[in-house]
Formats: sequence, C-alpha cells, structure tokens
Amino acid sequence: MPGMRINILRIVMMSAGLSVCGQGLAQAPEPPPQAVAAGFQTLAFNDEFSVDSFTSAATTRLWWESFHFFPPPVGIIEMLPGGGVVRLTTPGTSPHTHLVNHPVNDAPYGDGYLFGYFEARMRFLPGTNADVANSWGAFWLFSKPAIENNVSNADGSKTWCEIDVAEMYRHGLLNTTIHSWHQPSGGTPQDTFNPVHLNVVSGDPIDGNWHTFGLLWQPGVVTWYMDDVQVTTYTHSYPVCDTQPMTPVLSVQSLAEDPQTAEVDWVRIWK
Ligand SMILES: [Ca+2]
Repeated sequence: MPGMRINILRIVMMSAGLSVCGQGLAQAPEPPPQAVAAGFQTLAFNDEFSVDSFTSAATTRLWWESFHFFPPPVGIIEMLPGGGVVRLTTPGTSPHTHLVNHPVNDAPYGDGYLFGYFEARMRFLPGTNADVANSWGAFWLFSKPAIENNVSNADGSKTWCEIDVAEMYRHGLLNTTIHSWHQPSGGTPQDTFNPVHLNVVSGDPIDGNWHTFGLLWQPGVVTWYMDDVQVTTYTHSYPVCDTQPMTPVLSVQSLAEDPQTAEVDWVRIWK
C-alpha cells in the first residue's frame, strides 16, 4: 500500500424499488451498459441514503465505522438536511472517517460480492479552510474474510484483496489500484498492485461536482469507469482477487492533514 493507503468511508442503504433522492422520487435504478454487457444486471445492493443506514439507531443498518485495520474514526458522518446524501468529514488526522458495509469481526452480515459491477455517486469538497486538492476520498472494496479477520493460511500467513474503485489523489488524478496483500506470519503486510494506477482524467473528480465511479470486476480482469466512461483496465494474476468475496467501503482522508469532506448520493452493486 503506497503510503499504506487506508481508504475509508462509505455508506449505503438498501431500498428496493422506488427510492428517494435529494430532489424527490427517482426511477428504479438501471444498470449501466458496461454492466449489462458483462451480464451483471441484477441489483444486489442499493443504498440511496434515503434514510440513516449507518448509526446504531438505524433499524436497517448497512454500514459500520470500524474494521480490524482501523480504530473507530474521529470524523463526522451525517445525513445532509433533506436526506438523500450522506456526508463524511475527517478533521485530517488519523484514523480519519470511514464506513464499511460489514460489522467488525462479527457474525457475517449478508453476502459478500464475488465479481459484479460496483458503482457509487460521490463528490469531494474541502472542509473548513482546507484545499480540496488534498482530498483523499475513496470508494473501495475490501476482502470480506479479511474484515472478519479470517484469512489465515496454514503457515500462519495471511492473504487478502483490495480493489480501489476510485481514490482521489490531487487535482486531475484518479487512483485506481488493485492490491494483492500478503502478510507473513508475524511480519509486515506486503503489497503487490497494478503498476500503472494513477490516471489523468479530463473531468477533474476533485472539483466539488458529482461523479459516478464504477468498477467492472470479472475473473482475472478489472476495469474502472468514471461517469460510465472507461478510465483504465488491468489483467491481473492475483488469485486472492479472484476468490475472496468483497464488501464496499466509503472513506475520506487527507493527504495533508487538513479537513476534507466526501458526500455520497448512492452505492449500487450489480451481479
Ligand atoms: Ca441519494
């Protein structure tokens, strides 16, 4: 993990059929063409953030704030007035702010997702007196068995997968990384990842505007999209990234220890 990128923040909420967005009732979601072409057109997960799906008070909780890599975040996670959008704010200091679609080291929650099309509509804004170029907001996938701390091999080592659907990294740069992690018994985690993962994008994602970030995850190959336009693709040889089911994570961090904000309109998974 270059700089041990710890992505973090994510929120979601399941709602079948019609969903409410900030502007009112919306149509039932349609899968994007690239998902349909790959055979992923069944909506397996959908959080429109129409209601609170991330606090302990939520009756249908879909997101938690911790997993075994991280202590509880120090930032703020809140619904925006009017509903429909969740905002994640970090003061800029570790452990930042994140939401994970899984309880921590607990009884398995729902299904993990092995292959499919993963997408989130998000925007990235600076916090008070901060520079949005420092935003390290992200939408990513993390190994469900790793979150459950259940990836020990016979020799005591651990292996797990991480796929970053979208990770902000300065203006005009979109970080798209697939990580194959290996931790020798008693040792430090070692990261193997796609060598070319910083993409110059024509439409700056760190500009306060909404964008849809998507990932097509198929056996042996992953392809990233922004606003349904392909950004890059990578054919990998990481067995762990073809075998471990994943769960979505939303996060916001800062590259410069200043306040940063990420907002999420929705998260969807098509299978
Ligand atoms: Ca929404």
